[in-house]
Amino acid sequence: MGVLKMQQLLLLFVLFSFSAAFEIIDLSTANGYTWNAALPNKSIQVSGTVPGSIYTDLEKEGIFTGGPLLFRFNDLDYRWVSYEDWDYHLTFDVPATVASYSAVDLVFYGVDTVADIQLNGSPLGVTNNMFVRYKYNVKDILKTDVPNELVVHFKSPVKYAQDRYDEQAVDYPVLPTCLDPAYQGECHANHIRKMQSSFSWDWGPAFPTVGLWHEVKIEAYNSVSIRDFWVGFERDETLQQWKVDMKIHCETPDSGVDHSGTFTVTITDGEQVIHTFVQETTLNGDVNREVTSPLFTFNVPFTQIEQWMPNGWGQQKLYDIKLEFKEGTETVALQDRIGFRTVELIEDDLTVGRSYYFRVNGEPVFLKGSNWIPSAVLPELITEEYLRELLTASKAAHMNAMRIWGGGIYEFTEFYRIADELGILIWHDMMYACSMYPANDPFLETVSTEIRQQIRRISRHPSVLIWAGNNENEAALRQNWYGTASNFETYKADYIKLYVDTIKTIVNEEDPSRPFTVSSPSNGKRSEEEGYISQNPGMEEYGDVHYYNYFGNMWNWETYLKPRMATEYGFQALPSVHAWTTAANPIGQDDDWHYDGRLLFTRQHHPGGNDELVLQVEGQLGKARDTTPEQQFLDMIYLTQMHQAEAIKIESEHYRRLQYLDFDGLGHCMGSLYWQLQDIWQGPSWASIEYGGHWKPLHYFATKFFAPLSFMLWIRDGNVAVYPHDYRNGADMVPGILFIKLQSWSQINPIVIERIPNVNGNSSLKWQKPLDSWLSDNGCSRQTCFLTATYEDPETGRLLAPDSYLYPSNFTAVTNLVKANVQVTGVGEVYQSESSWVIDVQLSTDYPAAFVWLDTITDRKGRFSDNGFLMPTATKTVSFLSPEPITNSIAFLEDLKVAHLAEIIR
Ligand code: BMA
Repeated sequence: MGVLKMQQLLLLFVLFSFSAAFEIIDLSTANGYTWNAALPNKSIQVSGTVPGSIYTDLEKEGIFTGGPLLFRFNDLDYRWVSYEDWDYHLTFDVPATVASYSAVDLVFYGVDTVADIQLNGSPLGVTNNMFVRYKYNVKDILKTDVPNELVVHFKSPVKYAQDRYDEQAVDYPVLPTCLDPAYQGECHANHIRKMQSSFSWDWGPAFPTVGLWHEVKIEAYNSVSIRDFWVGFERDETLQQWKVDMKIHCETPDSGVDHSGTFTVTITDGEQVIHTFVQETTLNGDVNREVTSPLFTFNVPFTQIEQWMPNGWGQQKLYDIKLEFKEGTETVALQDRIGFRTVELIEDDLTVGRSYYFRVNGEPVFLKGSNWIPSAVLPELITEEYLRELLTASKAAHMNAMRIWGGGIYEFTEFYRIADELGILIWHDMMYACSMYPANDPFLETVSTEIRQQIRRISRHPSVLIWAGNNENEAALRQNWYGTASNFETYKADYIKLYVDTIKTIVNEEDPSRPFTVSSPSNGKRSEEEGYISQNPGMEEYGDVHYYNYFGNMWNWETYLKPRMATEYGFQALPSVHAWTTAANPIGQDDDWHYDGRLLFTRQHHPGGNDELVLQVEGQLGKARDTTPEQQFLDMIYLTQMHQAEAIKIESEHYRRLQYLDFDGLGHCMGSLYWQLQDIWQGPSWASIEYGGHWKPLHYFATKFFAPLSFMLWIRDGNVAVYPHDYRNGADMVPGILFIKLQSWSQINPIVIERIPNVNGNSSLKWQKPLDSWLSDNGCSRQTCFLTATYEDPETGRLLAPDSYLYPSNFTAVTNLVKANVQVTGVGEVYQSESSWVIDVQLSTDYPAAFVWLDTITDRKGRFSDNGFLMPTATKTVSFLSPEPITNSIAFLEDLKVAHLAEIIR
């Protein structure tokens, strides 16, 4: 598959969206425009890339002598770039025809971040928000007879943020004063409207870049143009029809001039026209040359529409929509795709607290998914292909939801299109995270523009489920994370000004079709009732929770909260050997492959993280074997990854069971979004997909714990039981036979096989035993045996749900784990399935083996059908799915390696 840069795709789309009444010149480098970038004193001058940014431009020209940006300590060594100002400069010609239009604008779709812009020596304006589109009227400045000179002078974002902090601190400081030193980051990201994690985060480096991260265009036109539209749906069950509300956001070539014309909205399904709506309107031009149509409403019968549902809940049906405005002889148009669906957030009173869940088209939907951070630390490195790979991997793990976390970016439009297609519901934070924020007038002004523009751009996508004002700032303020307690009322007033009076107001105005929550976590309505800063924003009885605990027994479900919805929870693990190889010197050189080496220490941005990993690993799995520091490092990769996968499995299964359980009013959980989906570099992190796209064991585990149907073994009140569960209240339950096996670690044949036929119905106990007595009756103990549950088709023996297992004790207590001889015994012929090349891999073992991990020695793209699994049987076959052809199956066989727990621990 060719790597089409997203910007190019967007360009095609935008060009397509406007009719001939326009002339649009996209000044991107890809279109042959030669930008350059330089220090103001010209001591460094390189070719510039638009869209792009300075770090990539300097790297391309070989300015950095220490290797790639993400190699070893280069995030620190190349930090000087962010302390400098940089100029981007373009000399360009425009055809004479441009001058004939009544409006000629220079539009910057994304300026990162603080810049003053000049065209032919005339100042156009100053930018200060990466998330805002800036439009300048250049009709009288642009030249068609001689070349134009465009200069974008960027100020160091680090210095700008510091200046704003200092300025503000004269009155009172907007905290925190800085990040924890472990972050190796820059201070005061909260004072600049830039991707907050570009100043570093606990899972990523600081690369506070500058540049034009979206297109720059000359847009010349005579007539009204259509910029965006809002669409909202309601279901009228009585009349059996969809009520469609719509507003169309336009721009006018002139100020204060009315434009009368006809809007035509056409909804089609392929060639077939589903609905046409025509309305004559007068658009009242305003001074900003922006105008929104009146609210249009039309109805479409249910029978004509296939509704849009999230992954696992039905089809993701999308319809083409074309909006046209005809004024006189000029017609302009915009095209996109929409999906028919309603979303509601339900907060009903329960015996204790309130529910907190979403209905899509009236159906309660348990959110299962993860949290989304930016897919690269430099936005220009994000490709449409990679976004699709990540979201497809999410769908492969049966996810139906993703939370776009507030420290990143409002995503590329392509992201939302893919989410629409795949049925991934988006919990959308606004880009404010883990900080107090200023609430002075200039700040609120730019925030208002940002929110309005972004909601207008994004809200038409059916995948978007809810808007949220910020990440964790309610909790941060209430729990005094940054030392705000002594001045609580001031910070609270700022909080309300920013998130309630400004952001919430605008979001509700722009998109009344979706719920808005001020913060995540919050207690939902209850937070509002408590003046938006709840006494405890993380209550189990209300709203959503973020839960992290690195010190408890995290393999015991009883350690966890019983929330209505878990929107963040997670554990770190090290990146794989493949990822680390791209960050480190070769093994043996320096201490890059030592667990206590400087490289791992510097990349561990979560304070104390490496010690916490040792604590958890040694508490659950055991100590890595006593070998060389390099081998121990490799062992810790394995052990931290397996711990992460198992702990998140146990926690996710707990939330899953809680959907239908009631613990004195707690429970009724309706969502689990683990932290975090992807990585931004090669370092210890919470991600299930590491930098480069490899799946960590956690992602393989997610394919099982999020599967539609599951038979979980669990221990409650001394009993071991099987808990059948499907998220759709029985809709995915199929009849089958349940097998429960009790097995010793020291023999491959089960001791007991229980066969439970005719299993049916959801969430009621199907089988239960008093654990300890049942174990001892069978010559077992918690330290010597384990259980498995499989659910099979009675006719074919095919598994109808992922296999399930229960380890009654942690592995440090197991007394009879045998160093099984797990071997790859062969591979099959390569065959093609959908877009993958597939090769089957046969495995054998002489004893049960835990956490069996297959990998290739070379860094191949692709994944296995199952990995990190328990192997309780003598043989097992898994497949490797490769996006590239596998030409030689013998070479593939020789490239395979397999590991399992007993080999690695002492
Ligand atoms: C939460 C998130 C992120 C962070 C993660 C792991 O606080 O919102 O800010 O990266 O936990 O610490």
